[in-house]
Amino acid sequence: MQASTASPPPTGFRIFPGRFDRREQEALRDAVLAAVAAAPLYRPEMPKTGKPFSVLMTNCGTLGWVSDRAGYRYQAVHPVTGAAWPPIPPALLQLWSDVADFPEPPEACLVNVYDADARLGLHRDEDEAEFAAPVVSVSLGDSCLFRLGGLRRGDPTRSLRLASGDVVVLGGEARLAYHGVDRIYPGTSTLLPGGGRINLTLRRVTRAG
Ligand code: MD3
Ligand code: FE
Repeated sequence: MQASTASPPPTGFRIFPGRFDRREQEALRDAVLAAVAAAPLYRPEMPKTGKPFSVLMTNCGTLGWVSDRAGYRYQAVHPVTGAAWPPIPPALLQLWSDVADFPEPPEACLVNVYDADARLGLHRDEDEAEFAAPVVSVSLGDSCLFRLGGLRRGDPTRSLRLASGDVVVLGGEARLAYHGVDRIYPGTSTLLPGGGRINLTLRRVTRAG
């Protein structure tokens, strides 16, 4: 038996398989592609080293997460165009109010775009000032192998396949858990023209109230 299957998931981890049906996924896809037309995908770089991410990113909302040699941060404008981020699509604001159990709306929607070879290394989301709010994730397009660990980098991890239309809520203890995306399964969805995977994460950035 593997240690990764023996430990319970951290509290506050909730998964809603197939939360969005195909028609809803198509509408979300179209909303995201419209946002990308206004706020083009760009390739973030690791702080200090400048090593490029394999994942392309953009954001919607009043604040967006960016990474470059200067570090990780949230900012109100696109790092390349200097324009304000486009608004978060209403269907995603509705999702947040349905599942987040948090009184204030999300400020950021990070859009991660994976091609067949893209990965996201094990990390924690800790650039926000409000950890009482969950992170809410929506998967679109090809399936991926997602890995969820514990509060310390060396803690046992579990692996989970996420498919198009799945929603994951990371609240409670899970909010600060290590996690990453180990691989994409190409050709597992017809949602995105040209294939690949899009992940949307809704986040509260500043302290509410
Ligand atoms: C578990 N994105 O953008 S979403 C990220 O699929 C990120 O693109 C991954 O990790 C993706 O930071 C995973 C699911 C997710 C998001 C936030 C979490 C899982 C999380 C925060 C804490 C624990
Ligand atoms: Fe993350």
